[in-house]
Amino acid sequence: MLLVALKPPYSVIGHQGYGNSAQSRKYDDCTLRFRGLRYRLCMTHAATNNRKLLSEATINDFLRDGAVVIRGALNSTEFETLTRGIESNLARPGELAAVASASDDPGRFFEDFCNWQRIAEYEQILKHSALPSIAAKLMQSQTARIYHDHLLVKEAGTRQPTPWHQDQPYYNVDGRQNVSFWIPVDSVPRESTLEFLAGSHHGTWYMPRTFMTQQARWFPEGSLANLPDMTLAENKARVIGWALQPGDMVAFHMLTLHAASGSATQRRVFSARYLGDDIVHAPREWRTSPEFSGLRETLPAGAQMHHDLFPQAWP
Ligand SMILES: O=C(O)CCC(=O)C(=O)O
Repeated sequence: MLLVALKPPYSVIGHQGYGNSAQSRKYDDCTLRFRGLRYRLCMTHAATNNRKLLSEATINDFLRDGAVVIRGALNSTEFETLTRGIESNLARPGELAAVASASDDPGRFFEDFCNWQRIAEYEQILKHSALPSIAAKLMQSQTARIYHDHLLVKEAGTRQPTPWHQDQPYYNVDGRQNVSFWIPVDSVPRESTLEFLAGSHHGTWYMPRTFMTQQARWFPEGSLANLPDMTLAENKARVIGWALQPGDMVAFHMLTLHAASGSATQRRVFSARYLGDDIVHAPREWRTSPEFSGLRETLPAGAQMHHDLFPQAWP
């Protein structure tokens, strides 16, 4: 009876109540009392896409700093879907899965890439949450294409930091209209969140190096700038980052310098990456991260990313 009475944008997702969850307050959920039961409601995807998650100020901050926080970007249903997807990914790693921490690390830094075609929960989030429309707005692009997904899990006690780097020099794309969303499903305190050097996305490409052995592979040694010295006070003063609660995410440009420390607590993160109108294929000398097997044979250098691997998700 209740279900029939409900009209979009709300749907029932349970009747267990909120518990003490501080995080539920941020979702676009509400409760409804009916015949003594408390029903928990959440917004449908269509409504989610239309929510005003992104103010003009946030878009301007993204353009200026290359990184912003977006609170409550996923509603509770989407959050639960994503968590299920991550657990399924961890139970069944894909072909590109790798451990990015040393064998004597008390924790483990586990990564996996490009699993959305086989994990339905990832596909749901990448295509049908608010992410594609947020991506298009931040990129100032008419369209948003899925680039790839990236799972980044630091188990509790992981010492391995993520060194300062930009992402785009490791990728196979040129162009300015791009965005990555870093979406934790665990609370992340300020000290272990992803940090950014504000304004570092405005043009300079820094030399990408292998994380463990610091070798230049993708571009010849000396052809790109060296990383800025992040121990200098003037650079430290430009570092931005946010403690995150479930449902929150950070959005950053693929040229924004970023880094993270190890993590005392479990930190499961899903990263969703999108491409805009001006992005073109740029095969590199070395396997890109991730490598799209067979792509260089089918998509010429300089071509737009109109390919089945990168479906348009917005509009
Ligand atoms: O999660 C991390 O520690 C690193 C994330 C990162 O480098 C990225 O998403 O590009």
